[in-house]
Amino acid sequence: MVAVVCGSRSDLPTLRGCFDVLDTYDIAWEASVISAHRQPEALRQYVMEAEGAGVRVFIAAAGLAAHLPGVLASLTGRPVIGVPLDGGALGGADALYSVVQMPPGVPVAGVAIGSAGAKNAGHLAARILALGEPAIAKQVEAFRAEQATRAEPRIDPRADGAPAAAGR
Ligand code: RP5
Repeated sequence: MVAVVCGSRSDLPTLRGCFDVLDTYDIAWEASVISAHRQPEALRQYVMEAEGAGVRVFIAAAGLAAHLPGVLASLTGRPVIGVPLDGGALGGADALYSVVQMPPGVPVAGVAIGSAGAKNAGHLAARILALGEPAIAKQVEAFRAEQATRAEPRIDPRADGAPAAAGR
C-alpha cells in the first residue's frame, strides 16, 4: 500500500522510524533506494510498476538538493509525502526547502527534517489510507487514544531527580 523511496542507502537508518510506524498500523510497505539525480529512468520505471502493484501512497526521502519527492510527484497522481534529510553543511534546511517549495500543481506533503519527519510520514500515510480503509482508521484512532494517555499532569520534576527549572 505504501512505497518508501530514498535517494541513497545512507538514508535508510533515518527511515527506521517510518518503517516501524507503518508496521504498528499493519500497513503493507516496501522500500527502495533510487536516486532522482543518478537514476531518473529507474525511478520512472519503478513508479509505474508500483502503481500497477497497487501502491496508494508514496513516501520519498532525500538529503542535500532533495529532488526525489518532487520528481516522484511529477510521475504519479497519487499522494507523495516528502521527508527532508539532514545530509550535510546546511543541516537539512537545503532538503526542507527543496521538498516544500514545489510549484503549484505538483504537490508534495512535506514533513519535518530527519527522524521526526520520517515517523510522521508513516503516520500521515496511515491517515490518508484510513479514509478508505476502516481497519486502518481504527488503528489510527487507537494510536491517538493511546498517545493521549501519556499526559502527566502535575508532576514534581524534583522527585524524578530532574534539574530544577531555569530561573528557580
Ligand atoms: C541524496 O544525497 C541522498 O538522498 C542522500 O541523502 C544524499 C547523499 O547521498 P550519498 O552520497 O550517501 O549516496 O540524494
